[in-house]
Amino acid sequence: MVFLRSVSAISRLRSRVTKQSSLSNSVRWIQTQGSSDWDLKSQLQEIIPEQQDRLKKLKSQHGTVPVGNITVDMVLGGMRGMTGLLWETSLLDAEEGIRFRGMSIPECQKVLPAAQPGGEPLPEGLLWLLLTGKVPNKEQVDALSKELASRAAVPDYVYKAINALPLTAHPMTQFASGVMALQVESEFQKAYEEGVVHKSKFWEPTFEDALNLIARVPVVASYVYRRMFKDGSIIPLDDSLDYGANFSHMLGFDSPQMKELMRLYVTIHSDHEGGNVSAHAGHLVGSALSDPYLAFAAALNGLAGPLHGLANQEVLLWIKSVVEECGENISKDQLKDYVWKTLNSGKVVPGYGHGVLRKTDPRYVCQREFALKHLPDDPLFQLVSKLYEVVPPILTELGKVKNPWPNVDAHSGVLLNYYGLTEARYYTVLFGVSRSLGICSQLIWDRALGLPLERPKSVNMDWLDKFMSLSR
Ligand code: CMX
Repeated sequence: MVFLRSVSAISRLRSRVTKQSSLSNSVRWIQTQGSSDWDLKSQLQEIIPEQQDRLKKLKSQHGTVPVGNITVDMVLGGMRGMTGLLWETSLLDAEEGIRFRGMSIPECQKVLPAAQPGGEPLPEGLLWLLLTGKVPNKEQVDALSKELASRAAVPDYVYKAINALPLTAHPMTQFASGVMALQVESEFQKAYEEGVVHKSKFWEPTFEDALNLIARVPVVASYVYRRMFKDGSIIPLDDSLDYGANFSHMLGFDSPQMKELMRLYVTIHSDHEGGNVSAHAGHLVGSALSDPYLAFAAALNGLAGPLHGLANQEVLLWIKSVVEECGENISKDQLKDYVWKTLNSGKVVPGYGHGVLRKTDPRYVCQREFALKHLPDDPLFQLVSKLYEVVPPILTELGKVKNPWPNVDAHSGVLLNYYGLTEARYYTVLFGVSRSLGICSQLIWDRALGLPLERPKSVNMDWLDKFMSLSR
């Protein structure tokens, strides 16, 4: 047994563990490439018992070992830095960013199958990786593409539920309402009500719901887009296309580059470990054995907040307001003044800062690389690049911002805008579609591992005052 005395010792150890497990995992995942079994559910059937045993051992052998100390700052500060959740599909390191099952974004770009050689990863491959921890081959990914397309039929009442809302309703409100309407078909809810599934098999109807949901959200999302911005002319799904290309197609964007962007977009926004608002909301609601539709709708409602997923909308609107006021060829000094004006009016600079990351987000970096390759002369991309030089020193000067560097949302809007998807209020819906991959994958594992109802203890200020006086 290891005895850990100080908070800093625990956090040093925690950071070492994150890095070591990432490395050993990535080797393991790559070695499994080449499996010929293309059925995702049977792969899971094989893996789940091993992981159930692993969890049992962790509980019985190490259940009482502390993994951190809880301070008053953590209780008052939105639980920052508090380790309190199990999330298998991805792990975030403050310095190097996200790893999906141990693999960094550049590693995923290298080893996950693409639509063409050297292309961006297919989101289906990432979904396979998140669920199984293994890198799929192209056959497996193609089979999953087909399976998702075959599950994508959306009942008519879903469109009617969306149509009941005014066109002025925010796209995230329309999207989340559509997801709630999809819940009518939940296999998990039906099985639970009928009492026909033993709890050790809860993951199976959850798997069905999760795959149906992942398959259907691009259809619902593109319906919202076409309804709001393209006079309601709907483009049906093309089952010869992969997931990302199909989503782009149903939105009305058929250029090969936009399809590549959509594959990259869906892949990198899918998962960001468990504590962020959307992932945590989905996990929390799912822990009450609410089905994946109910859990994912909760996640979407969290994503719709401006400090989380809505920031991608806010970034583009903010950049457009800079251009409106100062023109596209704004100097760095003018830009500095604009940033200070934003801060002095009590607002945040959208797209900068993060609750965990302490470096530039690798999801920002890979979007920047995409822009350098495909749209280096775009004026808005150049403005985003200027902001990368101007904003961090100003946020550092404020003295209170823990991470002055850009996050994923600082870049996504200008890429979409370049390819003609200019309606910024819609951007968080794209983020939501992508998040279905991560949140639903973890929900399957939540049920497979039999994770319990989430119920942390809360206290009030009287309790804290009393606790402090007793501990003096
Ligand atoms: N602009 C201005 N002030 C900022 C800031 C920014 N970009 N980022 C942090 N701060 C401020 C906070 O508002 C806080 O101020 P107060 O003490 O006055 O309340 C202070 O700096 C300390 O905050 P922090 O510990 O550095 O950051 P948090 O973990 O509390 O918050 C986040 C993280 C993302 C909410 C925050 O950085 C922010 O508001 N960023 C802008 C919105 C954004 O881009 N959100 C998207 C994040 C990625 C995602 O989830 O999609």
